[in-house]
Amino acid sequence: MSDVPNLSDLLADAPKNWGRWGDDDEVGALNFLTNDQVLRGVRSIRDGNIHTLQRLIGDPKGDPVWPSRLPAEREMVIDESAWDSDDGPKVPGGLHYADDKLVAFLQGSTQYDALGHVWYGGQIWNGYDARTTIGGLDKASVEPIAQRGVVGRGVLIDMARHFGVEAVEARRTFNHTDLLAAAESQGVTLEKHDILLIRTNHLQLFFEQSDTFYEDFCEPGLQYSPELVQWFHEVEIPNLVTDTIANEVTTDPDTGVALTLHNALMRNLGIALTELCDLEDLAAACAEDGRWDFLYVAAPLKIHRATGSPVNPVVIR
Ligand code: UVW
Repeated sequence: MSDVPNLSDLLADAPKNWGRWGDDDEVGALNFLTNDQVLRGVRSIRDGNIHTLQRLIGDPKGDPVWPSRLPAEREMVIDESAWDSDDGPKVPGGLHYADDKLVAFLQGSTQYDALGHVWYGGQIWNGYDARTTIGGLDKASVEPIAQRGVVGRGVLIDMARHFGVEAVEARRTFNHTDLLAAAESQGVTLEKHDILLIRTNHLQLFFEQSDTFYEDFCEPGLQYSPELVQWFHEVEIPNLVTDTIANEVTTDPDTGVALTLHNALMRNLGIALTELCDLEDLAAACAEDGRWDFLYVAAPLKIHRATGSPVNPVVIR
């Protein structure tokens, strides 16, 4: 473990977008999604078919979550049994209603990370002091992302299909050249300012191996390299969206560092991260007609000082 480099050393020369959109910026690379980019996304609509990308909260088959978190719990607060009881609620006129509540990690299912969700070296996105996270994020919370919304041209890169597997296996890594090769074989071009969606279908293994999935947990995904970070920087990707719990290989097999790209892409470049999407229906539709680009729309919830928010992104093809 002592050989594992510190993120401050590993990313010492990595590019940063701090200050690029002003000293008070809290939404980072989402600034690339200008009105022109919204209209470019709208122009990629061909048939008007809609796909929603949120995983089902409370799925009877189970909710995959990052190991230190718990799946959301929905509880009934009032149902017909309450109205039946003598000391239950009373409403004039005989109205009955049902109420329930959700006890949930904000990062417990399909979610947007706030830019201030991860950091190293005492500074979060845009150079804000990490102490601004104490008691809730005073800077770079999910609130400003929720306030602006996310709309643009999205492109789905299907890495499971590219590798010829049903579900990409634990630990498997890939990089930007693999993404470009997959895009080429799909017949789609990744353009500047595209919202990048990556399918691995890895979480199929969560449902198939529920007893062993978390043993030696290491999801597959993008692996850090200076070249990969430079590629994201040059293509000016505003938002990375995946169907895995953590958007990237959990622990880098070469360095031993966990979640390097959360820092290189989100903390340093301000790229919004969206995790735990269900991309299965969308991927099937794209494969059927060979069109892999679309309008992508997402509005995380407006939660004051939150580190992230549940979301149900919508794709219109
Ligand atoms: C962590 O950063 C720990 O989690 P997530 O993958 O939800 O961003």
